[in-house]
Amino acid sequence: MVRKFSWHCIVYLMGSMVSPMRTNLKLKFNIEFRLAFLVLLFCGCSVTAKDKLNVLFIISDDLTSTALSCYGNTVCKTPNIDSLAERGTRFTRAYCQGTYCGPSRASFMSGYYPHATGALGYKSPRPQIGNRVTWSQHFKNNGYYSARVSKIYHMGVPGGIESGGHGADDEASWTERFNSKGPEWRAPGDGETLQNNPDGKKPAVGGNTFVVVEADGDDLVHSDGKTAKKAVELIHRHKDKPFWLGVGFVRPHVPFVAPRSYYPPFKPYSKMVLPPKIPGDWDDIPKAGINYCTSSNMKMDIRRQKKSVGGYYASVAYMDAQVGKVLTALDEAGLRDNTIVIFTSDHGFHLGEHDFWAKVSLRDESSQVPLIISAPGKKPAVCSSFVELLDLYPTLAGMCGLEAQKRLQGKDVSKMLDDPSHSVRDTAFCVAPARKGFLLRDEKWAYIQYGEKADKGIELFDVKNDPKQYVNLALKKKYQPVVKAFRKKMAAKLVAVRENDLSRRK
Ligand SMILES: [Ca+2]
Repeated sequence: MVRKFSWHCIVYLMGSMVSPMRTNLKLKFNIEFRLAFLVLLFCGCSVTAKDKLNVLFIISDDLTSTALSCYGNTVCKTPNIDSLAERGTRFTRAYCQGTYCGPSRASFMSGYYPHATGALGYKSPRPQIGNRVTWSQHFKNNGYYSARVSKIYHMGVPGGIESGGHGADDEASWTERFNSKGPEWRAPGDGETLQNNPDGKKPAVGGNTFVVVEADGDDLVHSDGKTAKKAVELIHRHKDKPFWLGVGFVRPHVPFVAPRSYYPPFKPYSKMVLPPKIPGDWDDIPKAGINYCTSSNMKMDIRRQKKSVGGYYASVAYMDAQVGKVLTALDEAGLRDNTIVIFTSDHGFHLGEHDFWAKVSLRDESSQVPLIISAPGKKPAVCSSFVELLDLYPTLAGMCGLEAQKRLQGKDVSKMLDDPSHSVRDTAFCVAPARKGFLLRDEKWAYIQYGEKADKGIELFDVKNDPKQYVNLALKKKYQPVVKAFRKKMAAKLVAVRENDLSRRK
């Protein structure tokens, strides 16, 4: 509204200035006055735009950064996400706070670590945080239109998408909210259940299962196509007032369902290359470190493993195309210069590394997330400083001029967008509540313990020399000082995350 009014004024003033040539002193003064007013108006406009930057938060589900071409994948091409990376800051050491949907999403939306709220499962954090404002709610309370399309807080995939419900949502976070119902594994097409189906007799099934469907029809058959369409509509509808828009895509979360047109680059599936299989890879890690999904317990032979990778990539390519539609809408609405765009995922995903599949694990493939922040006026960069998803709330609130809240457990990382060497922490912290796993990750080490007192085992990887984390050094005598130091640091971190205004309230 303000912007429209300002442009009308400018057109009027410019028009008056070039109209009838009058040269007396009074007119000269009048023109000077009008020029001064114009300058003020332009300043006013830029302050308005700066103060009222929009936030477009795009989040994929179960997306590992290793599947993106801007993070180095040469098979799975993601041109739209890459284009955002080319104009924004791409973070190479961003970590989620929980390695599955529920706790990760509750954490970055509420501003607390999972163990601060105890929101460790698939529920809304609202009962724990009371009337404290969530990330989007903070913007809503400051005059923003705040909306989500599809999955921002936890929603069951595929079940919750099939039913089209709100899932573990928090209504108070939004001015409006929209769900994107989709057929998921029931989508017509060629479907195959890869998991626990060694004799191939099962048809495509529902639930949290590795299923690939090469689907008939176009993008709009599925949830993410509908999500992009709704997001495009909302961007155009709300282009004249500030918005915080959350766009939640559910791919590449299982089932791997995408229109047929996204599959050719990955077929025949036999050409997909699996990560190396190292004999004895699990021999030096505790039982708790073996992921809940493995090639053997999912009964997936090499053919099925390769098809899982190809099916996942097709889902990523489909999701990337939907991201492209949303970014195009932003440009068409003329909002690129006053919108901060964030692209990320709630956690990563294993695609056969260590014969692990899916999430939950605390290895980099699962705990590290893709993160791109593109903000007006900032130069493109790659930043390798540690960032946590928990940092998004205070960072974006600060960048948009909203009041800082001491209670937030994340840090403002906005200086990294001006200087990629800027750092706010020397370690990232992440948890896998289902297996009482805790990760501290610094530049040289990945330290993982199972159990609050490490009673279920420890892993220590030298990520400088062993980036794929094959050799657990935790039991080697030489590394006991490192383990000891990390145990101490972890114990302090577990105390610190619980020391907050929620605990002091009790
Ligand atoms: Ca997820």
